[in-house]
This record gives sequence, C-alpha cells and structure tokens, in this order.
Amino acid sequence: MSAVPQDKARGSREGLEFILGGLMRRYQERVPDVQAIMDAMVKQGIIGSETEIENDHIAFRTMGVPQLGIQSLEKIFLHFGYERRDHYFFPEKKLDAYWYAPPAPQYPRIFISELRVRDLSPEAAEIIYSYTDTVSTDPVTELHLDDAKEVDWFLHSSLWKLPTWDDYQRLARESEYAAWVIYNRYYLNHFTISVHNLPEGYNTIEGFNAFLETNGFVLNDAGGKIKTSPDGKLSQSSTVARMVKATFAGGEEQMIAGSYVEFAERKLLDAFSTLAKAEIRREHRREGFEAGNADKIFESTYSSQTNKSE
Ligand code: OOG
Ligand code: NI
Repeated sequence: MSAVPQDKARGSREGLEFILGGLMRRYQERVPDVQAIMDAMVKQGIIGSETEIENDHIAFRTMGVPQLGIQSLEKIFLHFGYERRDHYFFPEKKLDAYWYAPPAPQYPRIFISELRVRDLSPEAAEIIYSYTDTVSTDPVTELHLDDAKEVDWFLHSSLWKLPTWDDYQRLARESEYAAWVIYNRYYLNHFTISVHNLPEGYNTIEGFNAFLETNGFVLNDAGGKIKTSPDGKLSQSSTVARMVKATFAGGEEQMIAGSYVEFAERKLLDAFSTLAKAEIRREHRREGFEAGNADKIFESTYSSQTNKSE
C-alpha cells in the first residue's frame, strides 16, 4: 500500500498544461482550418481573442492491440487526474471508445477510440500487426509521466515504422479509420469549440454552422450536418478533414486525410433550465457523448466526406 496521498501521486497541473499545449500546437500547424476559424470568429466579433474559446473536448484514435490502444494511451491522462467515464461501441466501424472527465472544468474532456483489430479480416489485421508487432511492450509504462517533455515527445514520435502507400491503401479499403491511425498515430484528431456560451446567434449549432458556411468552411454532412442526441441536449457538427501531404516509406508523397475541427452545443439540463446566465457552469449542461452522433463524426476523415473539400 502506498503512503502517498492520491493528489501527490498525480501529475501536476503544469505538466498537464504543457502536454495539452504541445498537442494543440502540432494540431494547429497541421490543420489550417483551426486558425482560420478562430480568425473568422474574431473578425466577426464573436470573441475578442482566441483565448476565449472553450475547448469542449479533444480526441485521439488508437490501434486495439494488447500492448497499445486505449489501455495504454489512457494511462497518461489518468496520471494527470482524468477519470474514465462511459463506454461506446461502434459495431459497423469496429470501434470502441471511452470519454474521460478532466480534473478541473477549465480542461477539455478527452475522447479516445480504438480499432477492434481482431474483428478485421485476417489480411487487414496482418498488415496492422506487421507495424505494431515492433512495439513489444506497452510504451507508456516506460515513460516518466511526470516528465512532461518526455510525454510530449512520445505523443509526437513514431510508434512504428513509416507505412507503405500500398499498405495504407489496402487498409483504407477495409477501414478508413485503420488507415488514418497507421499514418497519423497520436496526432490530435480534433479539438472542439463549445458554442453554447457564445453570443446570441452563434450559441446554437444551427447559428454557428451558418457562420462557418458563410465563411467557406465545409461541413461533414454524414447523417445530416447537425448530429443531435435522442434527449435533444447534445448537438454536434464538424468540418471535413483537409488533405495533408504525407511521406510514406521510400519517400513516396501522397495526399491523405488529416485532422478536423468539431463544434458542440450542450443544452442546460432540465433541473437548471431557469438559471440566470451568469450562474451557468459546465456541470449544469448535458455531459458525455452520444454513440449515434459520434458514429457520423468519425466520417469527417473518410473519403466520402473529404472528397467534397478537394
Ligand atoms: C471521433 C469521433 C467522435 C464525438 O465527439 O462524438 C467524436 C473521431 O473521429 O476519432 O469526436
Ligand atoms: Ni468529438
């Protein structure tokens, strides 16, 4: 039994902020829509500066093999005080996912999904194992989690060898998610702008989508441009991932789907529907995620959607 109190065994807030900052910086560099959307919001007077944007959640994708996947990546965030919440299952896409509640409301929630590699065809699974088998043990167990620079480096370093363009295409034919992860690994898949606290006219997904489309941003329309939970309290939309130049094994360059931006509106829970605006905090709004919404948001990197932005 450890005598160390819980909060002392946990990673520091400074460490967590360094890691989240490092993720956002690489993501912003790779996804021009991020800066473009923030600039458009400032220009329109929706916000005074980009620091006012509330990040609802960030998302990662992982390969479900024993030494990697959710159980490996989550260790980093559990160390910094995140708590695992609900499980979601996507039978058609062969994915599992969990969401994680942050240690304090100023931090984003985290959504981590995982490919059920064992459910793919033997051919596709073999391609994946030919990369992941070089990782013999869970790499997160070897990290010094209190060394934020080491964690930041790990999240942006190659877990396995550079894929071949041929393997990427063969995977994409069976699972576009698999192809995305084999190349993009733990790069942030998206960050999410909370719209419900924005000024009138922009504080609903309908209003915010209209603003985005007026400014030329292309939205994912899988299942409709607005995805709403059955309780009507969580509505989401997302941009279509732009294509990024990727260098495959042997130096071959190809354009593939990168990351995207998501938007979320969380309505007040019925018990708090009469609260004055100044009193509303995160805990008064609809929490968590919704499998039916997420199922369609995944398609923001699928060719059926990315074809529209080329
Ligand atoms: C995640 C899609 C699901 C949400 O908020 O429900 C999601 C992904 O594309 O990896 O982000
Ligand atoms: Ni999301």
